[in-house]
Amino acid sequence: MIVLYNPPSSANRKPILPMSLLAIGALLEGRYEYVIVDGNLEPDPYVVIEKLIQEQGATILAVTVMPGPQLADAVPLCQRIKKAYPHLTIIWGGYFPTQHYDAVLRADYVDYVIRGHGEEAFLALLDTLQRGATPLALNGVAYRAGDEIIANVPAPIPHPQNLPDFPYHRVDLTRYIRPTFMGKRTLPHHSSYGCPFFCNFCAVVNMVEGRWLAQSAERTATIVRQLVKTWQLDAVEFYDNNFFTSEKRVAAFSQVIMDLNIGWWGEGRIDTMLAYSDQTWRLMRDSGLRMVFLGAESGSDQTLKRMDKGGRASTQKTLEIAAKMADYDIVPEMSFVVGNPPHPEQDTKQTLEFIRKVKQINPHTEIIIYVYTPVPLSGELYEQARADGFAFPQTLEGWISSEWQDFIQRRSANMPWMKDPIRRYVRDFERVLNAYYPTSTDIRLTRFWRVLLRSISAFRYHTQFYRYPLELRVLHKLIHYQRPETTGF
Ligand code: B12
Ligand code: SF4
Repeated sequence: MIVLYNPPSSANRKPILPMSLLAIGALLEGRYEYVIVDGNLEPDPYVVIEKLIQEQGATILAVTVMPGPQLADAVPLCQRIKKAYPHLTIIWGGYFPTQHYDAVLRADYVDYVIRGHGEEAFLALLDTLQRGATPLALNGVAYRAGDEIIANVPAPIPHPQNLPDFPYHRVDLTRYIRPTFMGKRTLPHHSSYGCPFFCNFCAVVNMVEGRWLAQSAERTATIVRQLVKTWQLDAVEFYDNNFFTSEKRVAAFSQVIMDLNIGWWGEGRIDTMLAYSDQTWRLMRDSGLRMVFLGAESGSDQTLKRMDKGGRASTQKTLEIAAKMADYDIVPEMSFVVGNPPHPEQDTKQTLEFIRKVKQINPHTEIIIYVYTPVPLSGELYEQARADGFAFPQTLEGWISSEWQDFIQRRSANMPWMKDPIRRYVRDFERVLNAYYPTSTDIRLTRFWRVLLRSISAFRYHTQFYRYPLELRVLHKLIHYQRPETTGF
């Protein structure tokens, strides 16, 4: 038996459908006996896994690992379980091991890493292990050979159109349905892999190297229709890295789901969507598109260039799409990356100034601010960070130290190029911004509180005096509403 384990992905253990494991599991159906254990739903996942080893004879533990809380859980759990059951084979996959397989394999409690989209590579590894062979030449696999760490060439990305549907019967789907801005009963789906761009701060590039492969509009719509019918959903979120890459697919999808009367959400690029025809915008709106996550990234055209943002990204386009989406009544959710080398302070101030312009054009825009954190990719930003003394930890224990946990969740106060005063300036700005423009997407926030928040923060916002917003801290303790700076992927 194989245990597929999803470590808790947030401190409050909010259940989010573990699609990574459903994708892996889909190829095991009828071939291998397996079970999905979701750490977000179990008070003590170790006990559950131990029981599966002792009572069901599980021999393989496969873990999905994102940087952040999942990593912090996966390290001690795997360490402990390998000590107790040395013959258990432990395999890691997902975003973190794909990028940092060397640090993972320096730990003797992880046996193999699957890099990239791992459906077929994982199956090939299982088949090899079952034959009693060693996976020396398998694409997508990294392993230890004595003191050496070997990473084979990445496996080809499986085409989502050719993959089986997620085996939803393997999880208790009702636990993952939740209310959102889009609807009362929302579930996610993932309809494409990759992204055709090479932004040099983005971990997706390492996963797919510029490829984008998608389910057809019809297949995506069929899955959504089934989910809606079976689970009485009224909203769907697409977690694809770049759902809107193909206008043709988006327009066809919008047309086919028109009768479903649902709300939906996805992530896209500003330049791509700005080039869509008015007809496609109308189709998207009429089919229920309520909000789009857009990587606006910066208020500086120079920084956009340095990020290899590619395409036709520009600050002018960001302002244009903010206006366009106001016309279509679709909320833009814009993420910005501040503190970019080589002039992090100037870069940050320029972007915060720019955000004020965006808000003026479309006050409903949700603003999410990240601090630049390097990913191991070639490019001017990473090279500059390295020149400033930046280096990744060499071991998993290093990665789960509190300093690096903060780093990976983009909260670090200690990056060589992002010292505390400027980081604090960003946090204070966010607090004032999100009081003056309380999120338009929190369904619980009443008009009374909105007016109060806005009037108390007006002076600060207009005078740009963001420092020590103590009164807003108190107010934010009293009023609980969704503030983009406290959430995010
Ligand atoms: C949903 C999601 C979350 C959920 C958690 C989901 C969960 N598993 O519980 C929440 C909202 C909690 C979350 C939080 C965070 N996330 Co997140 N998240 C995503 C998102 C949008 C979708 C993931 C998904 O379900 N994909 C669908 C499945 C099918 O694809 P997949 O996960 O890539 O899985 C494939 C491969 O990775 C691989 N694989 C994955 N696991 C395994 C396991 C095994 C054994 C094998 C063999 C293969 C394998 O094969 C799978 C099938 O092809 C991705 C972006 C994206 N579109 O993928 C970001 C993403 C993974 N998150 C990211 C980040 C940074 C975070 C945070 C650190 C953000 C923060 N500021 O705090 C936190 C960390 C919390 C944590 N988990 O530790 C980054 C990772 C960047 C990086 N440097 O590695 C991503 C890529 C977003 C981005 N573009 O920056 N996230
Ligand atoms: S467009 Fe978005 S998903 Fe694609 S590489 Fe750039 S930041 Fe990453």
